[in-house]
Amino acid sequence: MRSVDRENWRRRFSEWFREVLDEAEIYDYRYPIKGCGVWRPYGFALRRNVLQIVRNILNSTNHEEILLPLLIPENFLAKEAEHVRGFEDQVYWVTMGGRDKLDLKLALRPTSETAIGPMLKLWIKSHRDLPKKYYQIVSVFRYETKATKPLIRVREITTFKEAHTAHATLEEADKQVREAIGAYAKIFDELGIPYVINKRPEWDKFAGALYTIAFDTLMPDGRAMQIGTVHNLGQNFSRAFEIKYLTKDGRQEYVWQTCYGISERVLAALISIHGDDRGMVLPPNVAPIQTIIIPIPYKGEEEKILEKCIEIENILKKNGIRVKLDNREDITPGSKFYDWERRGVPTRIEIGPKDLREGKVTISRRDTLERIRCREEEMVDKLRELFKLIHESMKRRAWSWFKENTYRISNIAEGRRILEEKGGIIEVYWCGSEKCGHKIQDETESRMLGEALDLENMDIGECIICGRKTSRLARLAKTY
Ligand code: P5A
Ligand code: ZN
Repeated sequence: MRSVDRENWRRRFSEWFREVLDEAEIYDYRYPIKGCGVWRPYGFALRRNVLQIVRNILNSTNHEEILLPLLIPENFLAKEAEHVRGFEDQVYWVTMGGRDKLDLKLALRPTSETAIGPMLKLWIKSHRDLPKKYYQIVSVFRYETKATKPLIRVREITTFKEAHTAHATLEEADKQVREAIGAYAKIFDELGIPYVINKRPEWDKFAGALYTIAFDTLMPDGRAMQIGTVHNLGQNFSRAFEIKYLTKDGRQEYVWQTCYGISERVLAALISIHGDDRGMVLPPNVAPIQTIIIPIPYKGEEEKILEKCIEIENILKKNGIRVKLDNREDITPGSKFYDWERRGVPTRIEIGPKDLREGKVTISRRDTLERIRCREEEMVDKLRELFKLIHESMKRRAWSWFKENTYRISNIAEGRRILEEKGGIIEVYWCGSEKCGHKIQDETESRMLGEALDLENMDIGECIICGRKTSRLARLAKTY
């Protein structure tokens, strides 16, 4: 059996990522503005399928989709003091309209808390109007000063799914945070992306939030990437924007808000984590093409083989399978295999003279490169079964690598060495003080992802710096 080389792939991951975006025609990063790229048809189809999952999960939890303006007036962006302090260095400004200088500068939204603020003030009057759960999927703009990277750190975030909710009490906002965590976990599970869930340290929370919960995954090079965040905003924005409601007993009260977001980083993770040295490997539920049919022509039988391929294509289409027949004439089957492997198509059907004679088809799995033969009549069921198997096995493999690269550490030098040599995530006991937190970061030359929230039984240990007893476990990694 042919084997999959993942060692070499991890070593050259950064280069691999750029190549794959380009050769699989996902995203073209050569657009003449730094931090902006173009979704190409195949990438766009993948993005659409991922967003379909996102929409389904949000809609089924009673979120309503809306669309806010791209522009935010300067005085609104500035209403919440912490928020504006956190974002002001990253804002693009519109200052002209044609030849006229604008009286009031307009920001290209870096996120939309301050765009929805004045609207919630108009929409919410009484406790009967609560909760409100909205989301939009839009472009936002951030003038990132760290090195930009396609899909991972862009200046136009084209796939920003941001949810904004309002509630009557702090407890309900906390509950909404938990629901959002559940929804994100579901999205990542559907994509087979492994993650840890952490409460971000105080010094690294979202500007304007009470607290921030983040999802982090591990990229193939061993660095952690934040793929989603959930924030409890408390009453910070509702005070700034005067979003009040009438309580049951007739008082005016500020609403409690949450917000949570994901971006094309989810696509970056999806593309990267499942890949191998041949290119992408896509889970069947989001793959733009689930099965590629490739005729294996044989002298004198070309036409019959092609006819059979067309017949099979129609059967699969009728059964709702996303299928494509590669009947390009000037290309060898070998180069076609290469092309579609690069694009991560989960299964391939080959039809040659022997298959034709025996009424069979040969199916190959992209994830394991295994081949099976089955009777033509069984093909649809076989494929459906394979899609499930492939999904499960991709997810299992991704999680097992993720767990293998998570280390419980009691010696700080050891933690530093592991992160330096192999990457991954380390877990250490931490008393929770900012001083010890910074010291752990400095001595391991890594960044604290936060305090673990997803562990079943928390033992007691001693802070790796000061020795105080604690049940808090901090996670750290080199990050994107
Ligand atoms: C939550 C949604 C917010 O902006 N406001 C509305 C909140 N949170 S965040 O953490 O700042 O961003 C949410 C997620 O977006 C991704 N992200 C990016 N992706 C690509 N390029 C960028 N420049 C970029 N900046 C943020 C991260 O995954 C982040 O968790
Ligand atoms: Zn300590």
